[in-house]
This record gives sequence, C-alpha cells and structure tokens, in this order.
Amino acid sequence: MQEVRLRRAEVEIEGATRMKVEERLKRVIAREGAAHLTLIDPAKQAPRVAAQIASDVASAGSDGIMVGGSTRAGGSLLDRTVVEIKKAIKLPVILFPASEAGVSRHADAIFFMSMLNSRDPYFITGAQKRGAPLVKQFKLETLPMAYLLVEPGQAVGRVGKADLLPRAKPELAAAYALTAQYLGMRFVYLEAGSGAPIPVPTNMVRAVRKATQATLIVGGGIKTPRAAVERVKAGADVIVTGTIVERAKDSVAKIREIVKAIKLGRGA
Ligand code: 1GP
Repeated sequence: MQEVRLRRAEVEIEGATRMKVEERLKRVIAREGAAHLTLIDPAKQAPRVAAQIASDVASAGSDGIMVGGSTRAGGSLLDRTVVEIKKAIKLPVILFPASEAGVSRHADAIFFMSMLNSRDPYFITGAQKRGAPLVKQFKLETLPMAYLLVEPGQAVGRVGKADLLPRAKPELAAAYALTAQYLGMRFVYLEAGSGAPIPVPTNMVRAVRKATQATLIVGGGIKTPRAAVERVKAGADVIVTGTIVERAKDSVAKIREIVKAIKLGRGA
C-alpha cells in the first residue's frame, strides 16, 4: 500500500516537472493574480554568478528566469549560463533572444518573439526565420509573443530600430496588441527598455488589457513594489525585472517585496 502511494507520488512529481511552461505560468497567474519573471543577461556575469542570482530570486518568490536580452548573449556563454541556472533551480528557464544567436538547447522554452514595431524586417521575421529550425531541432516549447517597444525604449529600442510607441498613444499599443492576437500570438510584452527611467504608462497597460486576452507582460524600469503593483492593477499578468538584481545590493529583498506586492495586488 505504502509502496503504491509512493509510486503514485513519484508519477505526480514527474508529471508536474513535465508541465508545459505556458501552462505553469497561466496557473500561477490564475492562482496568485500575477507572475514575476527575472531577466538575466548572460553577457553581464559569469554562469556561476547567474546561477546564484537565479537561486536568490527563486527563494524571493520569482516564478521563472528569462535568459537573454542583449545581442552578445549567445553561443557557449549562453549555453553554460542556462545549464548552471538549471542546475541551481527548478523554475522554468525561458529564452529571451535578441537574435537567432539567443537559442539554446538547454532551456525549457523560448519567447518566440517579433518586434512588431521595428522598421527593420530582420527584427520582425528575419531573425525568427534563421532561428526557427534550431528551435525545432532542440524541441523547445515556443511561446509566441509580440514584443512592443514603448518610449523611451533604451538600447533595445535603438538596436531594434523600433518606431517607439509614444507614451501618450495607448490606443496605438492596443492596436498592435490586437494585431498580435489576430496573428495568433498568445503573449504581448510592453517593453520600456532595460534600465528605463520610467516604466510603461499604466493607461497603456489598461488599454492593451481591454483590447486583448493575451497574456500581458510588462517590463523595463520597474524598480519598486508600487510601480509593479500599479501595472498589475492596470491589467499586467507578468512583471519582468532585470536591472534590480544587477545593481542593488539588497536585490533579493527588493524582489521579495515586489513579488509580495503583485501577488496580493490584483483587485486590492
Ligand atoms: C528588459 O524589461 C526588462 O527587457 C527588464 O528591464 O532591466 O529595467 O528591469 P529592467
């Protein structure tokens, strides 16, 4: 009897670890009101340090790790970073590629993303076309995502040649998000750019939420629980932070505060 029960538990655990990343994220959002993802750029620290950061933010309640974000984040450094992070934590590791070089076989999933408001087709379908065969070969779970750059856009806005969404034009963001939904994308990411002095405006988040059913991700310049919770209240499903863990000494405490605020924040 005892043995049967044990075996059933093992099967359940195995089933849970096999759960798709998209399903896992959706369950967190449904259960806790919002999810938090931490962005780690492999170009900014050694793989072991990245793994330590991942383990710290996991203990602070972050729901997953995004790996990527800069054009230098590829090749063996990317692979080693993903491997070390996977060894350190059980949370899903999702690729966040800046180009076709950002694909690693060791990740759990990839944001298969298109910068819809780029002026350069390379960032809309070009890099995707180059990376897609590898994504298939590595059997990566794909999370189709519209990546929309909002003013000020920072480095990624410049590199991606984005026609930045003006902060005063929430209806334009909503139109892009609807376009994404009609194209079959299930995720929309409103991005102010890493290190942005101001995050995406809340009325823009609200307009996009109203227009679509997509899982709505918001990031760039979110440094405080208040900034995070305001965006969750406006309709964000996922809050992304990156710079905090690179800069702040008390980054774990900061992440913990942000996570706590957004998990309690929706509808409060
Ligand atoms: C960048 O939105 C993310 O893609 C994170 O931004 O580094 O400003 O937290 P920060």
